[in-house]
Amino acid sequence: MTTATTTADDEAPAFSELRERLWQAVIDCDELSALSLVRAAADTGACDPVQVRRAAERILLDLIAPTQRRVGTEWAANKITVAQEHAATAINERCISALADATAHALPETSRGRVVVACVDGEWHALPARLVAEVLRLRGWRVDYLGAQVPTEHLVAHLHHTGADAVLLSSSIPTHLPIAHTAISACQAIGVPVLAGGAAFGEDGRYARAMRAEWALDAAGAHLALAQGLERPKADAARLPDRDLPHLNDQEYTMVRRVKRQLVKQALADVEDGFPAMRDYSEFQRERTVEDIDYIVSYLATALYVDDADLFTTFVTWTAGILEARRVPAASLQPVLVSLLRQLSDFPRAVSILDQSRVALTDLRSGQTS
Ligand code: B12
Repeated sequence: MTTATTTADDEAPAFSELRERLWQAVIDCDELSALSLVRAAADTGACDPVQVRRAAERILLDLIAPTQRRVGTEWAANKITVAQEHAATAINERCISALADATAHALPETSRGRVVVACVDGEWHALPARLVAEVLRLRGWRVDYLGAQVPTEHLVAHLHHTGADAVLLSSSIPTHLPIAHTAISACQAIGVPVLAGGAAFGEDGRYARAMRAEWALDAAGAHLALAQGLERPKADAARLPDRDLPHLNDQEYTMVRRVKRQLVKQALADVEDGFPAMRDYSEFQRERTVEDIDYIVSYLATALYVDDADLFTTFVTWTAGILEARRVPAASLQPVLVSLLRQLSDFPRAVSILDQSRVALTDLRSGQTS
């Protein structure tokens, strides 16, 4: 007699449907439904540990990761609140823990090596690093997961103490790149290879490479790089940032960082002059405006650090989108850029970056109106 055979995969609803259901659960702050959905997806009925691990990895990377990314797009489009975004992240973190518990029995018995996964100092986006850590565990690595914003000196002390084979540094926000550079060279200086990853390092990893770190796009890439073996840093790896980034010698980055408060204060005054209506802003609105200008100056400083106008232009056009979604005209960014141009007229690289961002902003607006 022949029976129709069904695999666990055929029985499971399509992943796109699962994604939609997880999305609904996290956005309704429905933690219990999200957890039971993830547990059910992990429970494929497979006894083979390899299959259990594969299913778990797929849940991490094809279910939870895209749900988190969608949180970002919907927040940017002003379709969900900051509170929903926080709740969604908390629920997804809990789902990852539940999955780790449910699959602990299937982890490989022998370890491929010991690695440390940490976010650079100041970086709050721990979830991307956590996904990488869990995938590496499933693939047989012993992982010390240190979580968000790890101060460099404590990271280095941990590496010393444990003798880890490599450190994986995660960063999502480009303004953390200067501090990431310090962490990279500090780890390499004690002979530990560094693999960097996360959105901050650029889609192609260009900033990681400029800072002489290895780079991988994602968790699978991280596993591959580790399995192939990372090169041990040479004895002379201790260095100042300008050895990797010689343009820092022009001091533009250092100066902009040093006078940042003044730049922000003056830009605020200039914007107020241009928009007298701003004088009637509430304390709360003023604080948000100061925050926005502060953020703009931080991105400008970072673009100077890595010498890449694209980094700033991408940020300015992204901010324009965020503002427009909240019915604030993107044109309100121009007076800030003009003020910074005037204040930094003696800094050729800053002027060029600001000019390019103004053009991009104008192109964006004419693209929207044409
Ligand atoms: C949740 C979230 C938060 C949470 C983070 C909580 C937590 N526990 O993680 C909180 C609320 C704290 C937060 C704060 C902020 N956030 Co936020 N956040 C997000 C959000 C929605 C999801 C992050 C996430 O988990 N992504 C999911 C994973 C899957 O992302 P991933 O990068 O693709 O990860 C993969 C790879 O990058 C890679 N990878 C990652 N790390 C590593 C490391 C190594 C070694 C390797 C090899 C690979 C690797 O593998 C991962 C798995 O495949 C993103 C949106 C987004 N698209 O990511 C915004 C986002 C990153 N945040 C953003 C912003 C602006 C902020 C704030 C500045 C907001 C503010 N004004 O306060 C602060 C900054 C705080 C700080 N100092 O770091 C922006 C950044 C935009 C930009 N141009 O810089 C984003 C993109 C939102 C948006 N749509 O615009 N945020």
